[in-house]
Amino acid sequence: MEVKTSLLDNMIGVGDMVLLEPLNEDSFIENLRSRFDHNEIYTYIGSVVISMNPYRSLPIYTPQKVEEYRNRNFYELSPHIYALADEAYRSLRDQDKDQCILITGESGAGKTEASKLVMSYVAAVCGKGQEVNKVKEQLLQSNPVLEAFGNAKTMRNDNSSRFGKYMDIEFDFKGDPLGGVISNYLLEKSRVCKQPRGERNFHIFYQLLSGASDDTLLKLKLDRDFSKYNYLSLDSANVNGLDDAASFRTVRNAMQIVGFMEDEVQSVLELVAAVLKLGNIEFKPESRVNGFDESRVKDKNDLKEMCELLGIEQSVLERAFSYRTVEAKMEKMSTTLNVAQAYYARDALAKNLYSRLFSWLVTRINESIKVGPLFGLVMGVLDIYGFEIFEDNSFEQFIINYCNEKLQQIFIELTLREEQEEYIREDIEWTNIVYFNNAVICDLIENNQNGILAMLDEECLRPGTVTDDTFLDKLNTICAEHQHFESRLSKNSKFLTDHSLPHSCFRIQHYAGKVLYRVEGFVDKNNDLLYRDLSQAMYKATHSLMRQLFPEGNPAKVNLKRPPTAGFQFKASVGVLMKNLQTKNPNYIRCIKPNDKKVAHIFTDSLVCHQVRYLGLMENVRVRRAGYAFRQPYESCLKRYKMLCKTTWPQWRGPARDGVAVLLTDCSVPTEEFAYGRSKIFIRNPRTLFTLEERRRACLEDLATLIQKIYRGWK
Ligand code: AOV
Ligand code: MG
Repeated sequence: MEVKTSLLDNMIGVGDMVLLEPLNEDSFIENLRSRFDHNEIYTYIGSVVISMNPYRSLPIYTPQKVEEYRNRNFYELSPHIYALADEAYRSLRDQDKDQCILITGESGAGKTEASKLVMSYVAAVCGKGQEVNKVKEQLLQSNPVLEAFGNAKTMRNDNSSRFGKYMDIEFDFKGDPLGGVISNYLLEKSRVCKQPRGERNFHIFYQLLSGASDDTLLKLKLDRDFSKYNYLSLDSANVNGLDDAASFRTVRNAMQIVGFMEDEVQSVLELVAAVLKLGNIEFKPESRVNGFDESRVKDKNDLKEMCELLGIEQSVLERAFSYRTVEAKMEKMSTTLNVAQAYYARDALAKNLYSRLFSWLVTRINESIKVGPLFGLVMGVLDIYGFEIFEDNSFEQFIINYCNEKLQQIFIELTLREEQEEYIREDIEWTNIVYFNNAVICDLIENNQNGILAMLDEECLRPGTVTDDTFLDKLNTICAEHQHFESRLSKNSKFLTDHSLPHSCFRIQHYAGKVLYRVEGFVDKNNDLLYRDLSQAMYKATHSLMRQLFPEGNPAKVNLKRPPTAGFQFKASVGVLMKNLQTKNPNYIRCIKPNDKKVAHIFTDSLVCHQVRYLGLMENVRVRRAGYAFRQPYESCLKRYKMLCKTTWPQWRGPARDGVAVLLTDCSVPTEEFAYGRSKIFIRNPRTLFTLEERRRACLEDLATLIQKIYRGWK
């Protein structure tokens, strides 16, 4: 299908989908494709930016481009992520409105890159000066540090975020950055011990081994050869286009800029080395008289080196791999660990050590970048792990996809539901546009009574034999009932039970597709337990950071209460995040992946179409087209533009609504361009608003010239 050339100036295709004629799914995709083919990777739906991943570097992020977009109205130039960043920044600075940038899209669609582009744009246009520049550098340099420790190569993305990140950047009234706060969400820590085929462990392991000096490696008792480490997968150790050694230098440099002391960096690297050593500790069975096999460390060299690195007494750790203390009725007893349990304990320790180190890094970065109590203006940038469907999906994908459902929910709430509800509230004539609301999926996962997370928690806390299969039985009983109950109401159940389900699996119809989850490991990952003997052994280390990471190992602070489960914590923190986002003015970037091969120039229609559908982009355009781009209470509108009309200037006496009517007629705004709501004026086309803004600016300039003249006359 041929797409008409733009209504906007000299553009390839149509820059704003709202102006697309005819509007249907085919023309929508064709428009994206023709723009993509001409390196126009950004397209608007009103104020929403669609970003297509070009998979190659385009010359569109130069300092000249920054200058071009600076202080320009959103629709003045061709669509660009800089226009969104500029709009958000100016609303924050000039209208005192807290902003958030919500970036969504599936794994590999370009969210992390987009978040960095927004940050670097804002850094380029906001204040200058030594102190401000230092703050900016620290904020920007937190990225390479967190990416090294929290990103990894996956099948979908060579630099995939394995944690969720939300960063509040704080500004003073002039719009200069003061600092920031980063919140992190559940790192996919299972990756530390095991990676799916074709994927890697977190970047830092490879960076350290490739990039550290011989001297550093010697001190860390490490070998450059990846193959020496059980925890490092080998089938994709070297990734095309990734230079681990160079990245290591970047990370070291970034840590320094962010404010890490040299001994802190050393401590961090020692812990990274300790994880690798830990993975190499192996166990063998030792038969005992009563027939039980007790685990023993096989070759003690790695254990010894790990203990030396951390200042742990070897016998203490060795014992913690063979025995564990259990407490029953106030009595302590020692039970033995068999080989499988010892491996389990080792991996649990490695995962905990690494994920706590990651959280510590975030805390440490926050210490450097945070400002005192928050009074200033805030711009939040959200970059989470994108929606994932693998062949084998586990607890981690479940959590990641849940997080994506929540974000989609916010998008629906704010752009589709709220928008339509406002028209109804304001009595504006409106034909309802039907869209899919994923609230039902969020409910299936997070409902406090019969949501999947609640049931998982119930299983984890239940006494008696709990296995992944008992959890699945429960799901099948309760969610299937839930489904029946619901189907009577709306036929909208998202917990799919069919006979083709493989053993030990359940399936959810997510907004972005059906995902089959294997329950193996759900209970364990949700419990996230670490034998106390191990945390106590870690707490006995002379390595001060290590001690800090395992405070529960302090015998004086033994807490018999179970820590909250991983799912519970995640749900709570996502809840806080959603509340926070809702207090801010949202700016959306919807990232789309053009192909599954991670390559440039290929645009796969079916893949793009799938994303356009589940992201609800067609509905977004329809709501936008049928609606009004801009609205403002009558009082504010009158206050801002009254100078454009002799009757309303300097003071309008009478109802504000009538004043606005006089004003718009006087400014010759065509009647089809606006509608009167109960409390607000609705303006259809953003261009109408720009015209008003332009005239206002000219008026102000005239006024300033006049004042100067009078002033000079006085002198
Ligand atoms: P993601 O954040 O959405 O995936 P990324 O932002 O990491 O995806 O993008 C994946 C890769 O696509 C990057 O490493 C770049 O190679 C390329 N890319 C993305 N955006 C651009 C751009 N604007 N210009 C050039 N190349 C780009 V995940 O974190 O996996 O959900 O969880
Ligand atoms: Mg990412």
